[in-house]
Amino acid sequence: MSAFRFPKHFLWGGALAANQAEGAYLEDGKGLSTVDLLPAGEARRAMMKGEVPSLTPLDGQFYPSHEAIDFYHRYPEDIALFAEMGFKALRVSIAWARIYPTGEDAAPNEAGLLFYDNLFDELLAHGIQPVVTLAHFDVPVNLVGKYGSWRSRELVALFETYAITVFKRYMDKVKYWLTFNEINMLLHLPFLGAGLVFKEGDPIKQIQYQAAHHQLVASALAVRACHEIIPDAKIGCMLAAGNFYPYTCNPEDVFLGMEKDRESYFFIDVQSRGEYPGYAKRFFKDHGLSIEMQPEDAAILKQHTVDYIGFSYYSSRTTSTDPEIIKNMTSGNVFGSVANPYLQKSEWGWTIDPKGFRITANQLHDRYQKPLFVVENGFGATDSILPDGSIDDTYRIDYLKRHIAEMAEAIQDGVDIIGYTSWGCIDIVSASSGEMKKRYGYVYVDRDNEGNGSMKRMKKKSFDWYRKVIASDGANLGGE
Ligand code: BGP
Repeated sequence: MSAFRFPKHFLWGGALAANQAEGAYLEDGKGLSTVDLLPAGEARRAMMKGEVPSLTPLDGQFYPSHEAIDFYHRYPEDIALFAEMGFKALRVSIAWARIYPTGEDAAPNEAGLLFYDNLFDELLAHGIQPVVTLAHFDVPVNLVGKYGSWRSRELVALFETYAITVFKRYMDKVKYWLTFNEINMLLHLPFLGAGLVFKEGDPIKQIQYQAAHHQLVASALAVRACHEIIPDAKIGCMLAAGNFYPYTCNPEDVFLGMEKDRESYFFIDVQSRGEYPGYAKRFFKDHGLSIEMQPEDAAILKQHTVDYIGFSYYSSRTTSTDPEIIKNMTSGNVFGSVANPYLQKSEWGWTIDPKGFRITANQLHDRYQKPLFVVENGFGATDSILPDGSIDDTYRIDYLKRHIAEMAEAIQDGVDIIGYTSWGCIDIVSASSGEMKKRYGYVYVDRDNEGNGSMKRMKKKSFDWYRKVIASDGANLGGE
């Protein structure tokens, strides 16, 4: 038993996203979402970056979001399993195109609204708080074709209308909200993050930062609406976090590490501190970017900052100015990183660094002085079913245990952390690869990369382990 007990009100739980779990991609009036255009396999990565050949699904391709794990129909069974583990919170997202199928319909889609009513009721009946992301990598496809998605200012008002609709509808049910999932993803996978499609010769950086400005204003307007409509709710931002280490103490490496961190902090500096930082203004100038802003934007950003900082943490990152060193790259939640010789990697090349979690949490605390909410953390791995039907995912337990232990240290360092929802608490489709094989869950789902399988749910070894973690307020990480 570890000595540290997390506070009683700590929000233990798990996290999912609509497009990776729900399936039912056109059911009950839902419109097509950007993620519904992402096939599994080779073509996926280029599309996520913005090379999108067609705004309709193509014959002969497999699209994992279309059925996903059928959470849309099976959520009562899944929620019962989460309740059995003792979840206090479940992070889900609303698919914008379920509520406004084209993104600009005159009235919301009642069947879509009803689905989330039922989902939230089911959670609340089990004593589980919904933590709801307004946009988790999905934009109604109509808005991509018509306006170029977030490159257009039009999206700001449309998103605000959507946010107001769901705040009003769920004001009695949802008290924790997040605006844009991993908002900094826009710089790395712009179609995934913001529905941006590029043509040859497009000024990519200019378009990305203009789209970022639109999302930042839309986020602030959502904060304003949330505070007005649900005064007892909290609304946060969401950063794909994980600090950059300089490869050496060469000041050039250290400076580059700082710049790399600022690429991500930039978003949260605006959402939490309410204004563009000086380094961003310099970056725009040095790169010849000019961001169009409306006269009222500065005041909107300043007045409607977030209540808490939501973040995902999977790994730290490493950077170097040495051309020889940067030949040895690895992946890590999509952000390129130099391989860190002190650390192991997952099967997918994601660096495993529990201490980095403590470092990242401390830095976010030092920088923003607001509560933090760990809304994603977890270990993507291949699982196999043993002849006796059990699934021994000791490697996942090991990853989670070491990360939760470092989170406990961060809290003892004085960092205010309000909750921990581990990613993919039931196996879902991988965002970056589209695979089912990359599993994060405590609950196994019988479904493979090609869409075969019965969808049957099975408990893994980690299921019981996590149940004990929660039951002991985080004191029992050993599974005794
Ligand atoms: C984050 C996303 C999630 C998610 C997770 C794991 O970037 O917010 O949607 O899937 O990472 O990544 P992957 O599914 O690619 O393993």
